[in-house]
Amino acid sequence: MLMDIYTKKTICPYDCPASCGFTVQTDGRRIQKTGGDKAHPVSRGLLCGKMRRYADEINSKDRILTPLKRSGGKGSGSFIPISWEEAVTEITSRWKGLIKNEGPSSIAYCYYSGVMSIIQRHCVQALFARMGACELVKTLCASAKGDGYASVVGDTGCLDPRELKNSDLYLVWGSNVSATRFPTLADLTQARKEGKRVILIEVYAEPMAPYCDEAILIRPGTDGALALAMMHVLAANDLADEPFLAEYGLGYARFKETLGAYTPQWAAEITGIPAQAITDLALCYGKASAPSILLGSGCSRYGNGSMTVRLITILSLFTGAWKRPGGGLCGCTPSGGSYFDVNTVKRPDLRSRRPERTININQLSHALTGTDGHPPLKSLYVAGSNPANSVSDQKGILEGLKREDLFTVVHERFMTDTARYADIILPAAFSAEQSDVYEAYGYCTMAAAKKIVEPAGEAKSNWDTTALLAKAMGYTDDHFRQTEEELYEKLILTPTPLSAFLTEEERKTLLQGGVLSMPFARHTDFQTPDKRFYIVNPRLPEPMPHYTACHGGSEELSLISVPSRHTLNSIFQAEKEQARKRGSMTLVMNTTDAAARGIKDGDPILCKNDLAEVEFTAQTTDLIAGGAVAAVGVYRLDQSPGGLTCNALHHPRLSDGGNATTMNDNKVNVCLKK
Ligand SMILES: Nc1nc2c(c(=O)[nH]1)N[C@H]1C(S)=C(S)[C@@H](COP(=O)(O)OP(=O)(O)OC[C@H]3O[C@@H](n4cnc5c(=O)[nH]c(N)nc54)[C@H](O)[C@@H]3O)O[C@H]1N2
Ligand SMILES: Nc1nc2c(c(=O)[nH]1)N[C@H]1C(S)=C(S)[C@@H](COP(=O)(O)OP(=O)(O)OC[C@H]3O[C@@H](n4cnc5c(=O)[nH]c(N)nc54)[C@H](O)[C@@H]3O)O[C@H]1N2
Ligand SMILES: [Mo]
Repeated sequence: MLMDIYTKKTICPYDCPASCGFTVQTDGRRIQKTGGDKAHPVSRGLLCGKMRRYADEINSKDRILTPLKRSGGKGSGSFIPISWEEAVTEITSRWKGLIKNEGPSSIAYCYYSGVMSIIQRHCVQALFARMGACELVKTLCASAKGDGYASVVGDTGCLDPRELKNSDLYLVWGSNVSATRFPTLADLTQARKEGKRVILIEVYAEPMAPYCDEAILIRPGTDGALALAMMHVLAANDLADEPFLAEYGLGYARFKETLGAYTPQWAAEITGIPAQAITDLALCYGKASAPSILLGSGCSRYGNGSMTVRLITILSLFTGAWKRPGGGLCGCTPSGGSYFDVNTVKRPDLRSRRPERTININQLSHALTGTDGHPPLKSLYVAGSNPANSVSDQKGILEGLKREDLFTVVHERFMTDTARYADIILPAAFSAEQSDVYEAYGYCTMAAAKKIVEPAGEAKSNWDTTALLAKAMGYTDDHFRQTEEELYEKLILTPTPLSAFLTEEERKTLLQGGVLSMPFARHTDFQTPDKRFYIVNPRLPEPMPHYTACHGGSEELSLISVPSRHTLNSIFQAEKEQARKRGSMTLVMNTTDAAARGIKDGDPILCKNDLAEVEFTAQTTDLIAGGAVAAVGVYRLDQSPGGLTCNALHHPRLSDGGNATTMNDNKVNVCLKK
């Protein structure tokens, strides 16, 4: 029988700043095709290559459709199907035994950014809070950036990218807009058509250089020195907006006294950028009326990441740009807070006492191998994350996951590297198979999307799975008895200070599934305890901002790990067309560094440090800073000849502020593979 095909709107669930809208064609049973949503205020009909393949992904024959139980050795990938009832009984009886015999802190959960909608992303936390299990510090992405930004302007919202059209100069500062901020690329292209200048400050400039007027190559982890030297030049040339800094900021006079030392020559030694180029950049920036800095997260993933972002944030304020439309900083939190009350889902109050043990996700390897001063974890529950692929110290993580006495449960859509090590796998639903609310982290929008089709096979949403496990644990709290739809309505009807003014009509739009464009922040209404921004911040251990060096190491080259435009972290690897476009695991090298090692484009190479040795294919270019190498994309372990990926070369060290990843702050030696 032929069924009617109709179109529905929904929201991209993946971890990008835009939270794009898209359309799906469906017969009510299967998603058939995706397209852009012209009415969406941010994506305006654009849809990236990855999401054009969403239908292939959701209908993939590789999807996990029933619960599975391990039938071979850990990591062997041998599983047999079991029923949900068997799976839930086994999981909860193991957990009950562990809680009784070893205490709840023998159990941990791990979720990150597989799904970004509010209910499905965070619901797992409530179950483990109720259990009294370990708490997870979720700082795998941009927490050092958030920390550095907030140390200057608190909760003040930064520029929404839609405001960039009013800027008159763009510094794209460590951001591959063409891959990770796709809707903004059109705005930069338009700005250049209007004769405005776009300058790139990058370690690895190859992807973005074609979209910019000028590319400045910088040594990894040294951007703080560049920002300081730019402020030195601005102050020396009367281009600092001193009345603005005095009226709205705190500490300018004392900070100015320190700037004398930060000459362009001083910064040239550290950054590798010629002193004249630093002076020229600073003058160009200082003479613009409403310059914007479009800041990616790359430069924050270092031991000095928070300080770096603190200095760049101060630079963005230095010429008074924040008081003019389009001027200031873009790439941090534009809303300055949350439109939804996320604790409705996380429910930290379900914890009866403080967690006995807290695990930083970047140091999961330590918790799994018992090298953090605690006994090794006895059970790990993973949902919406793939730590075997995406977290530092990959060897340590795999060693931990191999432990016979670790009971691992993975709620997944595909047989990921983490799922391969599970004792039990539970089949997870896709975004179009569940209802949820969304807020973009890079734009001022809030949205909601209703389930379009039933989950394939026996797949269940994160919420339904959490509620089922809670019931089997014997938890009778009302929270776990709610349906997904009830939670969805509750989130829309519970205002936060930022969404309190929504009209009945607007809430109705959300209840039915839709998107709202929210007001941009008032950028000079500084949301700090003193109502002014902090050039000097007396509340910090280091009140005076200054240059600090990153962790580094004794090897010769600095390794950074950057996103691929064809995949999203480890998502879309299962999608054959995207995997084909992306190709094999490459390490990008500067042509001179490669030649010095006898390496040519396409050669097999070995990249090593004290943690691991990983095999890549070399790709050479002049558009990467000398002394730096870049690993592009997250790969499955079986796509790597040596069975390890770049994350095996990442130390689990944390950033200076924000307890965040320092995945770009590792040194390596590279040689030709004989
Ligand atoms: N296609 C695609 N889109 C994605 C993702 C993906 O994997 N693929 N990931 C999503 C996620 S989770 C996130 S957090 C965002 C990623 O957001 P970002 O981490 O901002 O990613 P990029 O846009 O690649 O920007 C980082 C850039 O910083 C540069 N960089 C590294 N170190 C330094 C440094 O010390 N100084 C300077 N100036 N530059 C440096 C890198 O070369 C890279 O180009 O994107 C999201 N969107
Ligand atoms: N080498 C390297 N490492 C990186 C990065 C990098 O660029 N390079 N990026 C870093 C950054 S910025 C981030 S944010 C992290 C991301 O780290 P993770 O959050 O671990 O992200 P992914 O590796 O994409 O894994 C997400 C998993 O969630 C699953 N998933 C998707 N939707 C759902 C759902 O609704 N329910 C359930 N149960 N599962 C679902 C997907 O199938 C996927 O396997 O990785 C970090 N690690
Ligand atoms: Mo991220």
